[in-house]
Amino acid sequence: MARTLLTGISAVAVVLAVEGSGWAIEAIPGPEDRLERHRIVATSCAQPRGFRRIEMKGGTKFARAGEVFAFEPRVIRAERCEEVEIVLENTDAVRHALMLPGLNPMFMLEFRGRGVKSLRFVTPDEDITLDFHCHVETHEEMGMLGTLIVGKGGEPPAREAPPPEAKLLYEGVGVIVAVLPRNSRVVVDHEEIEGFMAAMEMSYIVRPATLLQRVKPGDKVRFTIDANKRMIVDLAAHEE
Ligand SMILES: [Cu+2]
Repeated sequence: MARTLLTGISAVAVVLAVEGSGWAIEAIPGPEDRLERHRIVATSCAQPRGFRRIEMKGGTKFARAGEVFAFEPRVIRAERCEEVEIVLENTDAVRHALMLPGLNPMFMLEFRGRGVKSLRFVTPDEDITLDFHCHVETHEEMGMLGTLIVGKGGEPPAREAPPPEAKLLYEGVGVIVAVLPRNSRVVVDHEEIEGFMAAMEMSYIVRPATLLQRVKPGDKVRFTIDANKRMIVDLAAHEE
Protein backbone atom coordinates (compact mmCIF):
# COMPACT_ATOMS: atom_id res chain seq x y z
CA MET A 1 0.00 0.00 0.00
CA ALA A 2 2.78 2.36 0.99
CA ARG A 3 4.59 1.55 -2.23
CA THR A 4 1.51 2.27 -4.28
CA LEU A 5 1.12 5.54 -2.50
CA LEU A 6 4.74 6.48 -3.15
CA THR A 7 4.40 5.60 -6.80
CA GLY A 8 1.36 7.80 -6.94
CA ILE A 9 3.23 10.67 -5.33
CA SER A 10 6.19 10.42 -7.66
CA ALA A 11 3.90 10.32 -10.66
CA VAL A 12 2.34 13.55 -9.47
CA ALA A 13 5.80 15.00 -8.89
CA VAL A 14 6.83 14.14 -12.44
CA VAL A 15 3.79 15.84 -13.85
CA LEU A 16 4.45 18.94 -11.78
CA ALA A 17 8.11 18.93 -12.77
CA VAL A 18 7.24 18.76 -16.42
CA GLU A 19 4.72 21.55 -16.10
CA GLY A 20 7.04 23.66 -14.01
CA SER A 21 10.28 23.06 -15.88
CA GLY A 22 9.51 24.98 -19.02
CA TRP A 23 8.91 28.65 -19.28
CA ALA A 24 6.38 27.80 -21.91
CA ILE A 25 4.17 30.75 -22.60
CA GLU A 26 0.58 29.70 -22.42
CA ALA A 27 -1.10 32.56 -24.12
CA ILE A 28 -4.34 31.70 -25.84
CA PRO A 29 -4.78 34.03 -28.77
CA GLY A 30 -8.28 33.36 -30.03
CA PRO A 31 -9.32 34.17 -33.58
CA GLU A 32 -10.84 37.47 -32.47
CA ASP A 33 -7.60 38.51 -30.86
CA ARG A 34 -5.64 37.82 -33.98
CA LEU A 35 -8.15 39.89 -35.87
CA GLU A 36 -7.65 42.76 -33.50
CA ARG A 37 -3.94 42.99 -34.27
CA HIS A 38 -3.16 44.53 -30.95
CA ARG A 39 -0.09 46.63 -31.17
CA ILE A 40 2.60 44.64 -29.41
CA VAL A 41 4.66 46.81 -27.12
CA ALA A 42 6.66 44.23 -25.24
CA THR A 43 8.50 41.12 -26.33
CA SER A 44 8.94 38.39 -23.75
CA CYS A 45 12.49 37.49 -22.83
CA ALA A 46 13.72 34.08 -23.95
CA GLN A 47 15.36 32.95 -20.71
CA PRO A 48 13.52 34.03 -17.56
CA ARG A 49 15.73 34.77 -14.56
CA GLY A 50 13.09 34.10 -11.93
CA PHE A 51 9.57 33.02 -11.16
CA ARG A 52 6.68 34.42 -9.19
CA ARG A 53 3.09 33.49 -8.57
CA ILE A 54 0.46 36.21 -8.36
CA GLU A 55 -2.96 35.46 -6.92
CA MET A 56 -5.83 37.53 -8.22
CA LYS A 57 -9.58 37.52 -7.93
CA GLY A 58 -12.21 38.92 -10.19
CA GLY A 59 -15.88 39.64 -9.77
CA THR A 60 -18.65 41.93 -8.68
CA LYS A 61 -17.59 41.82 -5.03
CA PHE A 62 -14.38 43.72 -5.89
CA ALA A 63 -16.17 46.56 -7.66
CA ARG A 64 -15.92 50.06 -6.19
CA ALA A 65 -18.45 52.84 -6.40
CA GLY A 66 -19.64 53.26 -9.97
CA GLU A 67 -18.27 49.91 -11.08
CA VAL A 68 -19.88 46.57 -11.77
CA PHE A 69 -16.91 44.20 -11.87
CA ALA A 70 -13.27 44.48 -10.94
CA PHE A 71 -10.03 42.61 -10.50
CA GLU A 72 -8.24 42.55 -7.17
CA PRO A 73 -5.46 43.56 -6.94
CA ARG A 74 -5.55 46.15 -9.70
CA VAL A 75 -1.84 46.79 -9.72
CA ILE A 76 0.49 43.82 -9.99
CA ARG A 77 4.25 43.82 -10.19
CA ALA A 78 6.92 41.58 -11.61
CA GLU A 79 10.62 41.78 -12.34
CA ARG A 80 12.00 42.13 -15.82
CA CYS A 81 12.45 38.83 -17.61
CA GLU A 82 10.51 36.84 -15.05
CA GLU A 83 8.16 33.93 -15.44
CA VAL A 84 4.84 34.87 -13.87
CA GLU A 85 2.06 32.51 -12.94
CA ILE A 86 -1.29 34.20 -12.56
CA VAL A 87 -3.70 32.26 -10.36
CA LEU A 88 -7.07 33.88 -10.88
CA GLU A 89 -10.33 33.12 -9.14
CA ASN A 90 -13.51 34.19 -10.88
CA THR A 91 -16.06 34.64 -8.09
CA ASP A 92 -18.87 35.44 -10.53
CA ALA A 93 -21.12 33.08 -12.41
CA VAL A 94 -20.54 35.16 -15.55
CA ARG A 95 -17.78 35.01 -18.11
CA HIS A 96 -14.58 36.96 -17.50
CA ALA A 97 -11.30 36.97 -19.38
CA LEU A 98 -8.11 38.49 -18.03
CA MET A 99 -6.08 39.80 -20.92
CA LEU A 100 -2.68 41.48 -21.20
CA PRO A 101 -2.83 42.72 -24.77
CA GLY A 102 0.58 44.39 -24.66
CA LEU A 103 2.52 41.21 -24.05
CA ASN A 104 4.14 39.33 -26.85
CA PRO A 105 2.76 36.76 -27.07
CA MET A 106 -0.53 38.07 -25.75
CA PHE A 107 -1.84 36.59 -22.52
CA MET A 108 -5.45 35.62 -21.84
CA LEU A 109 -7.03 33.59 -19.06
CA GLU A 110 -10.70 32.97 -19.76
CA PHE A 111 -13.52 31.74 -17.53
CA ARG A 112 -17.03 30.68 -18.44
CA GLY A 113 -18.14 30.98 -14.81
CA ARG A 114 -16.86 30.54 -11.26
CA GLY A 115 -13.56 28.79 -10.74
CA VAL A 116 -9.81 29.06 -10.32
CA LYS A 117 -7.38 28.85 -13.20
CA SER A 118 -3.71 29.58 -13.67
CA LEU A 119 -1.53 30.38 -16.64
CA ARG A 120 2.01 31.58 -17.09
CA PHE A 121 3.67 34.23 -19.14
CA VAL A 122 7.11 35.80 -19.27
CA THR A 123 7.69 39.49 -18.78
CA PRO A 124 9.79 41.48 -21.23
CA ASP A 125 13.33 42.47 -20.30
CA GLU A 126 12.49 46.14 -19.97
CA ASP A 127 11.00 48.53 -17.44
CA ILE A 128 7.49 48.90 -18.70
CA THR A 129 3.92 49.31 -17.51
CA LEU A 130 1.31 47.25 -19.30
CA ASP A 131 -2.45 47.43 -19.02
CA PHE A 132 -4.62 44.44 -18.35
CA HIS A 133 -8.37 44.21 -18.67
CA CYS A 134 -11.31 41.87 -18.95
CA HIS A 135 -11.78 41.05 -22.58
CA VAL A 136 -15.50 40.41 -22.27
CA GLU A 137 -17.43 43.17 -23.98
CA THR A 138 -18.03 46.27 -21.80
CA HIS A 139 -16.34 44.79 -18.71
CA GLU A 140 -13.32 47.07 -18.99
CA GLU A 141 -15.61 50.10 -18.96
CA MET A 142 -17.39 48.57 -15.96
CA GLY A 143 -14.20 48.50 -13.92
CA MET A 144 -12.22 45.42 -14.93
CA LEU A 145 -8.86 46.92 -15.68
CA GLY A 146 -5.48 47.34 -14.07
CA THR A 147 -1.77 47.51 -14.66
CA LEU A 148 1.23 45.25 -14.58
CA ILE A 149 4.39 47.09 -13.60
CA VAL A 150 7.47 45.31 -14.90
CA GLY A 151 10.70 46.33 -13.17
CA LYS A 152 10.61 50.05 -12.54
CA GLY A 153 7.66 50.39 -14.89
CA GLY A 154 7.42 53.01 -17.57
CA GLU A 155 5.56 54.07 -20.62
CA PRO A 156 5.87 51.80 -23.62
CA PRO A 157 8.03 53.62 -26.20
CA ALA A 158 5.19 53.84 -28.72
CA ARG A 159 2.95 55.56 -26.18
CA GLU A 160 5.21 58.34 -25.01
CA ALA A 161 3.36 61.59 -24.69
CA PRO A 162 4.58 64.30 -27.03
CA PRO A 163 6.56 67.19 -25.52
CA PRO A 164 4.33 69.77 -23.79
CA GLU A 165 4.87 72.39 -26.47
CA ALA A 166 3.62 69.99 -29.13
CA LYS A 167 0.10 70.55 -30.32
CA LEU A 168 -2.63 68.35 -28.97
CA LEU A 169 -4.65 67.34 -32.01
CA TYR A 170 -3.37 65.79 -35.20
CA GLU A 171 -5.25 64.99 -38.39
CA GLY A 172 -4.66 61.72 -40.19
CA VAL A 173 -5.92 59.79 -43.18
CA GLY A 174 -5.95 56.06 -43.67
CA VAL A 175 -7.93 52.92 -44.35
CA ILE A 176 -9.92 51.04 -41.72
CA VAL A 177 -8.53 47.54 -41.23
CA ALA A 178 -10.86 46.43 -38.43
CA VAL A 179 -13.60 47.86 -36.22
CA LEU A 180 -13.62 46.49 -32.67
CA PRO A 181 -16.71 47.80 -30.89
CA ARG A 182 -16.20 45.62 -27.83
CA ASN A 183 -12.93 47.44 -27.14
CA SER A 184 -13.97 50.79 -28.55
CA ARG A 185 -11.07 50.47 -30.96
CA VAL A 186 -10.26 50.66 -34.62
CA VAL A 187 -7.27 49.32 -36.43
CA VAL A 188 -6.28 51.84 -39.07
CA ASP A 189 -3.59 51.64 -41.70
CA HIS A 190 -2.69 55.30 -41.80
CA GLU A 191 -0.39 57.55 -43.76
CA GLU A 192 2.25 59.61 -42.08
CA ILE A 193 0.79 61.94 -39.49
CA GLU A 194 3.19 64.82 -39.77
CA GLY A 195 4.85 65.72 -36.51
CA PHE A 196 3.28 62.79 -34.72
CA MET A 197 3.81 59.37 -36.25
CA ALA A 198 5.15 57.59 -39.31
CA ALA A 199 2.82 55.68 -41.61
CA MET A 200 1.78 52.43 -39.96
CA GLU A 201 -1.04 50.12 -39.09
CA MET A 202 -2.14 50.71 -35.55
CA SER A 203 -4.97 50.13 -33.13
CA TYR A 204 -6.52 53.14 -31.39
CA ILE A 205 -9.18 53.66 -28.79
CA VAL A 206 -12.02 55.77 -30.19
CA ARG A 207 -13.96 58.18 -27.97
CA PRO A 208 -16.85 58.50 -28.08
CA ALA A 209 -17.30 54.88 -29.14
CA THR A 210 -20.34 55.85 -31.21
CA LEU A 211 -17.90 57.20 -33.82
CA LEU A 212 -17.19 53.55 -34.65
CA GLN A 213 -20.66 53.27 -36.18
CA ARG A 214 -19.59 55.61 -38.96
CA VAL A 215 -16.98 53.30 -40.45
CA LYS A 216 -16.40 49.76 -41.64
CA PRO A 217 -13.32 47.82 -42.78
CA GLY A 218 -12.03 49.07 -46.12
CA ASP A 219 -13.30 52.62 -45.64
CA LYS A 220 -10.97 55.49 -46.36
CA VAL A 221 -11.16 57.74 -43.35
CA ARG A 222 -10.06 61.04 -41.93
CA PHE A 223 -9.48 61.10 -38.22
CA THR A 224 -8.32 63.36 -35.42
CA ILE A 225 -5.98 62.03 -32.75
CA ASP A 226 -5.60 63.50 -29.31
CA ALA A 227 -1.85 63.10 -29.01
CA ASN A 228 -1.73 63.13 -25.24
CA LYS A 229 -4.43 60.52 -24.77
CA ARG A 230 -3.41 58.56 -27.87
CA MET A 231 -7.07 58.36 -28.78
CA ILE A 232 -9.03 59.04 -31.90
CA VAL A 233 -11.52 61.76 -31.01
CA ASP A 234 -13.07 62.28 -34.44
CA LEU A 235 -13.50 59.82 -37.27
CA ALA A 236 -15.35 59.87 -40.57
CA ALA A 237 -15.28 58.04 -43.87
CA HIS A 238 -14.47 60.19 -46.90
CA GLU A 239 -14.77 59.77 -50.65
CA GLU A 240 -11.73 60.61 -52.73
CU1 LIG B 1 -15.24 40.41 -17.16
